[in-house]
Amino acid sequence: MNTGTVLLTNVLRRRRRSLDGAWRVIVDPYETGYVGIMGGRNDRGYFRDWSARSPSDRIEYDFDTSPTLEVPGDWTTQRDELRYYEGTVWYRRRFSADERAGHRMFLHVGAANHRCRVFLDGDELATHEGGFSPFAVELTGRLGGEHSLVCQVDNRRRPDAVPAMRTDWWNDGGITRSVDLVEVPETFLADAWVTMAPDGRLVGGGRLDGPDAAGAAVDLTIGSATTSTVRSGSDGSFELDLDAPTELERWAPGRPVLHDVTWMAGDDAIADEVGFRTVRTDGNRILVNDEPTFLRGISIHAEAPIRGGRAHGLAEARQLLGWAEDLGANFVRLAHYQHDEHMVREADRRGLLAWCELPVYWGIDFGSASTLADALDQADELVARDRSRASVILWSVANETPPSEERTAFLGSLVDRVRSLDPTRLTTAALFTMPTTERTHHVDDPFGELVDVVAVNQYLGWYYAEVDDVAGHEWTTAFGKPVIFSELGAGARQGHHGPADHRWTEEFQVAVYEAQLAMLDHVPDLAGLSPWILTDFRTPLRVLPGIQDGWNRKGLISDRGIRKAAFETLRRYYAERSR
Ligand code: GCB
Repeated sequence: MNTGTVLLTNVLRRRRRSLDGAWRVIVDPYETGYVGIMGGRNDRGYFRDWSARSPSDRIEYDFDTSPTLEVPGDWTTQRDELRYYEGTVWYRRRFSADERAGHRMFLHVGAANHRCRVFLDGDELATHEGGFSPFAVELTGRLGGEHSLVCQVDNRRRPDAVPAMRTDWWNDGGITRSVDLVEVPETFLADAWVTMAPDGRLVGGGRLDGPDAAGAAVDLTIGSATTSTVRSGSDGSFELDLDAPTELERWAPGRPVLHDVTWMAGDDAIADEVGFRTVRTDGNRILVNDEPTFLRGISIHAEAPIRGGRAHGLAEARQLLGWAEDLGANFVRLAHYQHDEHMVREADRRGLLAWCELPVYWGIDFGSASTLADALDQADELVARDRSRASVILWSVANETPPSEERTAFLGSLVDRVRSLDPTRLTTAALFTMPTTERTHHVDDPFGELVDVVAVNQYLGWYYAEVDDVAGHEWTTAFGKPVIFSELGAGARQGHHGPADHRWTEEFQVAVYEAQLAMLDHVPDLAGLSPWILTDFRTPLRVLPGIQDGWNRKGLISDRGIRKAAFETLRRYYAERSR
């Protein structure tokens, strides 16, 4: 449960002061910095940020002389002894800040995995759940001079969390994305978004917050000419629904036209760059700007190749998306959780289509009301952050969840929430297919009824079925909707060569890709694919010595940034498909 947090969007477009850099840390597996030895809250906990002033002071911790970790950054790859650590780490950063009259101050955390409690000058201000989504905490009225900011970050897995106990990626702990102080006017646009609906109208809205929020005028300017004004309601919220100016040039894959967009309300103004395009389905096709668009995709984890660790920031977004472009992709699946905001903003600038995903993955406790509440909060945070991005065409609410009534109801609630926040984009979820000896496959998971696009993960030729046979497999679904193969692939250790029937060789990976790509002709509803995966990524699930060594090797590019032979196989296929 989140307490004390507020939703704040467009943060990258705000006046900010970075708190990134070296933070002092205390590793605290028993959580003694918060819980007393007999249980209950420890009022003398580390969040007080005390240190002994005289030799007789009874204080047994000291941030000032403790080691540091870099923020943003996972602790997993920063210090070898923390690689497998799951527990609490206390982060402390001192800063000085003053408040300006007529302004408010917020702390914004891009992501902290998985739970984060925030303390300022010893006061507990907020708790946030969800390791990949942003949150903000208001600091107004508390700043002036020197301050102690303490974050208790806890990455313990829990059966009722989202995600839950097992994932095929590393459970990186830490403050993994940037931390900023954000300054806004007293009445300000806590949220503001605009996008193009499937019928070509411009829709959006947002929320004003502050003493003058009710009944205020909000102006939206697109380019130099068009200005529209709407009025906020009594709760500060406002909605937009306008004709698009006739001269408005469309954003399209490969043609990333962005317009200067300015929001103004009272003393507040936000300048952004926004693309406008339509997306909808028609039978089994996906139409972007009314043109049937085949999604030449690739799945991406937020894994920083070469540097190693959880990816963050603009430079790594550019590296990963640049490699997707080299592959000839027009589409990226940002798996399996909310990626850094820089990813979708950079996808906007490059004209790449994107799929954004919630970490509702494998063994989720679908019967738990609090788990659903957590997933819904994460949906709010993701959709609110990214719903002005033209690149984003698909919201995925889950990955590989075994069908059951409870599961389908849970995911149905998520789809409803996503649609209510953003009725303009398509919904999906990557469905699980069971290993089978059949050569014909029929997808009829009831969840397929509830989404716009049916996405299927399948590993023919790798986990099951003979490679030589795969090209002849056939696929149908019960839905008459577009189908995406959201995963397919095979593992290979880069530089490991041998016969094409030896697993883990680059040749074997190529053989699986060739067979899979030949099979695609037998999938009549196919609207795209996002093979698994762009780069190798760290995961404790993959233990084969000399081959995996803690890495999932299904990347088309190694952890050192070197392309495997299958990169070229897929690149050639995409080059042919784009003719
Ligand atoms: C899957 C999962 C993905 C795994 C992948 C694999 O189906 O969705 O998270 O990493 O398979 O490599 O087995």
